[in-house]
Amino acid sequence: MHFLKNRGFVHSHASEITPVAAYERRRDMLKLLATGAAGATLAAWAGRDALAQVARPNKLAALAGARSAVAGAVTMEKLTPYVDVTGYNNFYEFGTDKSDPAQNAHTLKTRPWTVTIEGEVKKPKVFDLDELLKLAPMEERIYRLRCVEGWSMVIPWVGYSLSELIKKVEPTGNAKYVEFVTLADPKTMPFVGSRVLEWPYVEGLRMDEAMHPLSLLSFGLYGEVLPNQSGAPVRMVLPWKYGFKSGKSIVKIRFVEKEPGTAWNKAAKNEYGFYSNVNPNVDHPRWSQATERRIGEDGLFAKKRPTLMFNGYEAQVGQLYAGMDLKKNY
Ligand SMILES: Nc1nc2c(c(=O)[nH]1)N[C@H]1C(S)=C(S)[C@@H](COP(=O)(O)O)O[C@H]1N2
Ligand SMILES: [Mo]
Repeated sequence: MHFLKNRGFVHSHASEITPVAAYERRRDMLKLLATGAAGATLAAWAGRDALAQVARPNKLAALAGARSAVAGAVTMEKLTPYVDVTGYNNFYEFGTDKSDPAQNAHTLKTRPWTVTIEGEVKKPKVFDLDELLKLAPMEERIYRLRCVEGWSMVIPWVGYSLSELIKKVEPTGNAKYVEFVTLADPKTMPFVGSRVLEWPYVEGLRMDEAMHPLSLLSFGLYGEVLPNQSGAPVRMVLPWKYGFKSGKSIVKIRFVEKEPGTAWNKAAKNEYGFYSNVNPNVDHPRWSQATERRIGEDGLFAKKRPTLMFNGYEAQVGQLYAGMDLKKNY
């Protein structure tokens, strides 16, 4: 495979991008149809979309998902190109530069892979990846992802609500929080052992957040299995929270009674709280969170776009935080 260096991160050849462009064209068509402008052909197109699913970049194994019916799960914003989604990443186990994960994560071994469910559940279990892939119907979700650093993307994920898995393992009454433990393998992850963070990278949610239908257990993007740098073979995606809440390459999910420690909170308590909901009104101690730059769209000198409360998912998730002081619970 040939790569072109561009804007500091790895871009693949234009020929590999074409199917993604086709995908974006189909979405534009669907948007047009939604306005009623081409009503007569609506039925035909809807049928075709259901069959065709997501056009593939043709790099990895296909993983199709039916368009999600969950409220708020499909934004019609322009998709971030595949080359940017998979070339500009945070995955510190593979290095701290945005281009490091794409360059280094080929060493990650994603099969065999198991996810251990333990703690306050009636049915603890070690799931093999193949079991997890069949646990619930795959859906396509198009989410905004907002990194705490001030950039964002729009990504077509494939997966299903985490609640599907939670229901299967039957949490006990003591399960108040969910802790996600990700892989920390010094043999395949060159920066595990570096002192930027404590390893393994851990994250957590309150039980009601974990049960929210938008909380996605993801296995793919752009109609294919996740590339390693995106957190293969399974990761969380929480669209209303800063990106770091969405742990990559998960190996264990623990149901616990007390609020679990989280990687970034342990590293800098006053900068990264447990909740970490996207909030343009609460600045990071060292920078504003009021605006963001859309990767692949907004150039370095473009005017930044405003960041939305809960990253634009307030209608869906606002109720989870009713009565909470979001300045204190940052
Ligand atoms: N295991 C692990 N998960 C992680 C990270 C990480 O360094 N290690 N980085 C987080 C951060 S800061 C962000 S913004 C998102 C980035 O996801 P993306 O690279 O798929 O856009 O992953 C999150 N999940
Ligand atoms: Mo991030």
